[in-house]
Amino acid sequence: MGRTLIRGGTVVSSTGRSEADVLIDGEKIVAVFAPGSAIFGFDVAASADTVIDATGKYVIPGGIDAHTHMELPFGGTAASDTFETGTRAAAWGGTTTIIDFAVQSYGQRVFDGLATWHDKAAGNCAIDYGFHQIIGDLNTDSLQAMDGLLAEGVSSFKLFMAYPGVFYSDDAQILRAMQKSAETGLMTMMHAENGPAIDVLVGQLLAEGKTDPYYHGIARAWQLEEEATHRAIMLADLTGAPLYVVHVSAKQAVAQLAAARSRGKNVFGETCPQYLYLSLEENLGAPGFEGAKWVCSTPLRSRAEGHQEELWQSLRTNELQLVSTDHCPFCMKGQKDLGLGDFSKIPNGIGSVEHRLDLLYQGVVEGRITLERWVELTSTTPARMFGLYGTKGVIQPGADADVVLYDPAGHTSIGLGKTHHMNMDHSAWEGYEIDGHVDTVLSRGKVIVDGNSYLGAKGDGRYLPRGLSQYLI
Ligand code: DUC
Ligand code: ZN
Ligand code: ZN
Repeated sequence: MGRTLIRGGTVVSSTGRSEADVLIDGEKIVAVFAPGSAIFGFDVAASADTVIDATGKYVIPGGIDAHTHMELPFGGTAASDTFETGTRAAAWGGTTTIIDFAVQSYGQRVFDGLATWHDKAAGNCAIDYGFHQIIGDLNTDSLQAMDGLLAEGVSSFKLFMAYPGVFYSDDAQILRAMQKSAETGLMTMMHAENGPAIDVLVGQLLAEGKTDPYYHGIARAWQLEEEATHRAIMLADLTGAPLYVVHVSAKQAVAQLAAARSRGKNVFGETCPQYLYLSLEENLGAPGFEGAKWVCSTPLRSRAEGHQEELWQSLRTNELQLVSTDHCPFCMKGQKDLGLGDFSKIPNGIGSVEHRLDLLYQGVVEGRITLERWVELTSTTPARMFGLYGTKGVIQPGADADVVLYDPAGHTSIGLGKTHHMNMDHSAWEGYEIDGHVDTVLSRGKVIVDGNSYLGAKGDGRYLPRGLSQYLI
């Protein structure tokens, strides 16, 4: 691979921006320095094998999507992106690391679930990847297994307060797992929705003939997200477990997280692009069965109630700390259409892994977040939160050369036949226009995206063992 010099760009970090050149040797960044300068009399440009002109571009650390579900079995089918197709799409969009969720299914042992995920990913990924562990069957054996997760490079586990009969944990199980989390330092990640209450509402709506996708959003009311978020916070408070609430969509849940954080608790939250942009009325409420495209959980919220604006605000104030996608794609034909006539049978999930950087950058263009906050939300904080910082999430000597050249003068049109490399027959983001463009992507020093060319290969990506979170007080 030799030496690569990225010259003439604006390097943006979570703390500032400056005109700087970046020297890469093999897979690592070795120097970040004033443009064009010699280092100790050494002519850097002359020593480089490759020079990339970054004039007019932002030079940022590769995106880290801390919440994806490649190949996730769900609702009698499986998420349509494989590790191969999903990570390639991620790379096109400037994401150079994903953290996917290994699944322990009901009746399965934790390490068998983890081994299955290693088998799915190994040799197939375009970019580097790590795993969180879903604990889908929280019994004594699982609790014991959790003692060994960190040694496997898995420093976080996810529980579900939703989906009774599938992945669900009750309060007693959550308490036991959180005690383990406090003891080991593993981050407890929580899907916070009151599943048993949702199931009652689902049954009642269906009995009334309310079967359209829109009612998915009605059954999964914000009160049931707020209640579960509050309950999870209280159990974390009691046990001392660090808590990270995934895919927050209700402004009331944000308020619960903010209150806990203001009490000095190790409580964190993420949201996803769909909750910032899309809504119950316009998307889930689209005519006919169209709304199925946007069935995900937690659900899209009402714009009239102002959730989207509050979420953007919470990203400014650090009440929410990062933006992941919860990438969980399903095709309309043969997958989402399993729920024709019964919204509860629509597989839950939206595909966005390719578009997170662009969609968040549009927030920079619109004055909602700063350029630096964009980098922090999409790369630096995910690295710190999930034990990858230093190697990932930053442009500095010693870090992996995962670098994106982002062109603020470029343009991205999202949709089928335009920008779309995910394995889906539709785009949840059809018609979105972004005032910016991912121009060049390097993964550990290798150029994998160069303008409109994909230069990466299946198997480029490596497993990333992770350490404990560096975000805890
Ligand atoms: N939510 C989704 O939308 N899909 C997968 C699982 C989840 O919790
Ligand atoms: Zn979830
Ligand atoms: Zn998820």
